[in-house]
Parts: sequence; C-alpha cells; structure tokens
Amino acid sequence: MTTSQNSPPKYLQEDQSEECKKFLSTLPKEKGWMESTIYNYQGFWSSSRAIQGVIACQQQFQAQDSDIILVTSPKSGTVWLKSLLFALVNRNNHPIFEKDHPLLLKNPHDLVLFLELDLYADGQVPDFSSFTSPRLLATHVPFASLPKSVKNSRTKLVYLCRNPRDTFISMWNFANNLRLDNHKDINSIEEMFDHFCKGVSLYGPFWNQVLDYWKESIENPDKVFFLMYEEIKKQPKIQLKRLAEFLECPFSIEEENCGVVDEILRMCSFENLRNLEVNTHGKMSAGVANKNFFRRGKVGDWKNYFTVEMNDKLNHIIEQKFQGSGLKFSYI
Ligand code: PAP
Repeated sequence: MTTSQNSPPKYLQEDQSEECKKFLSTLPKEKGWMESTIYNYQGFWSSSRAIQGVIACQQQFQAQDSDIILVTSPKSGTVWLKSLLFALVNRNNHPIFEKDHPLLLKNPHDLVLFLELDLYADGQVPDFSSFTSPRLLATHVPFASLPKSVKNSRTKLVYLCRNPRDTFISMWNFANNLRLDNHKDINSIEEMFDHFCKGVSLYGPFWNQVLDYWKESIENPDKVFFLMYEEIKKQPKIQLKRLAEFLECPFSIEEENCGVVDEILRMCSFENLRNLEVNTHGKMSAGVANKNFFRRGKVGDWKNYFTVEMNDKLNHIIEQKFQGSGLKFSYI
C-alpha cells in the first residue's frame, strides 16, 4: 500500500485518539527529528505512532522459540542486516541465485517487518498465519522495553549498532530528507547534534540502547548476537558466517564452494541494493521512498560534517558512557 500524494508517509503521521493524547500528555516531550514532537516512553524517545505500536506489541506479541528478531539502533544499517538475514535464513526456499529472488523485487524493509512500526502500528492486529518458520522480525526497541515473551522464550536477537558519529549523520540526513519530501523546513545540524548528545535521538539515548544489548550479549551469548556495521564492512564473510552459526544455520562446505556466501554478500551490498529499480523508484509500504535508505553507505562520512568542537564533545560523552564496558567503536 502506498500513501496518496497529499498525505504524509505513515512514519510522519501523528494521528492520535483522545485516550492516546491524554496518555502522551503525561510523557516528557521534545522537538522531533522528522515529526513535530517526540516523547519519552519507558526511558527512550520516539514518535507517538511508534510508542502506540510499542505498547500494542508489549501487550499482544507472543514470541515463538524459533523467532529471530533483528534489533537495531536507527540508521545503523537496518536495511542491510534485514537483507542479509532474509537471504541467509530463507536460502532453502529462495536460493540466492534465483532470478526472481524477493530481494530483487522488494525493499528489505518490506520483507522483514518492524513489530512496532509495521505489524502493530496504527491499531493493527497482525496476521502471522502466512509467515514461514523461523519468523524473521525487526524492532528498534531497547532491551528493557521488549515484549516479555521475547525475553522469556528462546527467541534469538541479532543486535546491530554503528559508530555514533556516522549514526548521527545518517539520522540527521534521513530526517531532513523526509521533512523536505513533506514540504517542511530542515533541522540544523547544530540543533540536532545537541539533541543527540542529550540522548534525544530516535529510540535514544543511543548509548543506553547500545550498552544494554552489549551487556546482554555478554551475559547471554546464545540469545543476543552483537554486530557492528563497521566490522561487517571490514570482514563481511567472517561476520556473515558467524551470524549463520549463531542462528544455527551454518553454511555447508558445498555451499561455500558454490559461492553462496559470496553471492549473498554481493546481493546485499550497498551498490547492488541501491541500484535496483525497486530501491531507486519504489516506495516502502509505510510510504517512504526506498531511495532514502541508501544514501552513502560508508564508514567515516561524519568527517565531511563534524567540526572540531562537535568531535570533542562527542568524544567526551562516549568516553564517559562507554568507559569500562569493553565496547570500542571504529570510525574509519
Ligand atoms: P533505518 O533505521 O531507518 O531502517 P538503516 O537502514 O538502519 O535505517 O540505515 C540506513 C543507513 O545504512 C544509511 O547510511 P548512510 O546514511 O550513512 O548512507 C544507508 O546508506 C546504509 N546502508 C543501506 N544499505 C546498506 C548496505 N547494503 N551496506 C552498507 N550500508 C548500507
């Protein structure tokens, strides 16, 4: 489904029932990135639409032991990981060399749906009957706010993060592109950097989300698999094979010899996905043009935007927040 030319994409819709308005009025609020306002619910910042989806999902979602949920901090390469997971997990029913592979025809966001932004958004009751097992799902929700059944089942979580500098630049560009598409003015980099540093980013504070999943991945390595964008860029084959092992669907020697691993990486590469017709001209079902998800796809783009002051300020925050965690980001 696409939105009509006059209505904003679902991402930007802020329709609220009276009951919801009343509830939102009890939450701390700040200026939004794409939408006018974001709210703090259970310690994280998000749009009214996403919060309604999170609450519905917390109340209704029943996880299954075989589920695989991709969790990401927004703009950390979700669409990339969705494509890799889809190709990996479905390689028996959709061989990667298939001429009409779903990844050639659909944006990864339409193949792996978000719980709170797609399935439980806008008051929907999702129908999972057409899902094949394992169900592949996604969310941006912090660990503490995941539905109970996700934590209490053997559902596997794949967490992806990206260095905070590139994440911020990607978020700022994405939000402004969506604003421009909807005839709104852009938010300055100074203002949104300040927001990001204060923790007021989409599903932020960034550091809280990353640290919680990092700790879970150490304490519970069979449940949470922690991946970094920069590491996949550096060693794609190694990381994809680690992911396959975590998901208990390792590549066979025969598959490796036939080039399956290489072909999955090629299919899901930035250059390939970005240039597909569906991603140059298509729109995802939530109404956003697919091209917005394929901007530069590089490590280190932050250098084209950061001033010395911004660099110093973020360095200081990162040192403070991640000290002693053992987590190190790579920026080049
Ligand atoms: P979302 O949170 O809105 O779903 P998400 O997919 O996480 O967005 O992030 C998009 C980023 O991943 C973009 O980064 P950029 O703004 O720095 O360019 C996008 O270019 C990048 N990206 C998309 N696909 C790939 C890919 N196949 N390989 C590497 N990076 C990618």
